[in-house]
Amino acid sequence: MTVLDGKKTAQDLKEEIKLSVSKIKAGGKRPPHLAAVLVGNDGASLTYVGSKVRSCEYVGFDSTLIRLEESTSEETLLKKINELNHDDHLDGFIVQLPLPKHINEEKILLAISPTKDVDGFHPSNFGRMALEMDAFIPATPYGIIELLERYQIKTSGKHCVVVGRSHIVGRPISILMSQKGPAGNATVTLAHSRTEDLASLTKNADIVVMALGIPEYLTADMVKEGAVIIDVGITRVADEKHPKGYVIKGDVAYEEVSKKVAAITPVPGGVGPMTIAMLLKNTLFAYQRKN
Ligand code: BQF
Repeated sequence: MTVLDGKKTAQDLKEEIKLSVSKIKAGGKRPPHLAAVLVGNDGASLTYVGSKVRSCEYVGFDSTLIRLEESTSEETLLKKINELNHDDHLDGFIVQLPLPKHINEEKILLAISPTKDVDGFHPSNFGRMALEMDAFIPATPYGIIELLERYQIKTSGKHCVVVGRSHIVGRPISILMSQKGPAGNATVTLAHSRTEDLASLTKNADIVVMALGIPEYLTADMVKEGAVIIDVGITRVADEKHPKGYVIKGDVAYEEVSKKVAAITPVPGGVGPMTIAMLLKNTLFAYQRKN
């Protein structure tokens, strides 16, 4: 059984990016610059944004964290985005999701210039991705593709079942894995909360991508022997025995499933760190496209 080590692979990617940045700086040019907008004080979001900023510093990018109050109006946020769109010293920026309920997420994502949309959430980038045109690929599905590639997991002709149809993970990974190209040419089934008899689908899958958000949902009886399991779930589950008061659980019952399969991503340390690394990669692409 192979553990698909996202933490290590992300570290390798960061070293590669760091090297590219050092060459840029040696040539007397400014490094890539990523900005992140965080609205409010959600604990998980603060953690995510914090690790994005730290990773920027590690590879030598400039980074800017813009923190806005929870009560920030949609209008104020749109003004900030417009400012960032026109900032020539900025290569890309993200608006950390989820946003407070009084802000229309769709309206915000539409306002981000597609050329700076390093999260790849703008419809223009999503459409371009779906049409196999040059585009920013959302960091999580992109990270899964990169992980499958670096571990030389064969996807061509394989049956891949994706569980979850979110705009950020399930839908785009189902598109990417069905396309020609890296970790592609798979036969993809996209399952979701209304799917009847999910187990009969996952039991026949060569590759299962779990992006549901229900802790330990995929059990050993639901998978084929020798399958490849990608776990995108990260749910905080209350646990008094832990100093933080919670533990992070994936969508896969790792203990039992890992005994039966050929390869599996752990949680934490699987897909999560890859997400951060691919955001950096997209920012480097944005910089290279501009310069
Ligand atoms: C790990 C995210 C849901 C909603 C909004 C490393 C991350 C997570 C886990 C991380 C995520 C999830 C991010 C691990 C960014 C991934 O070691 O397992 C890193 O920082 N992520 C986000 O920015 O917004 C989210 C999940």
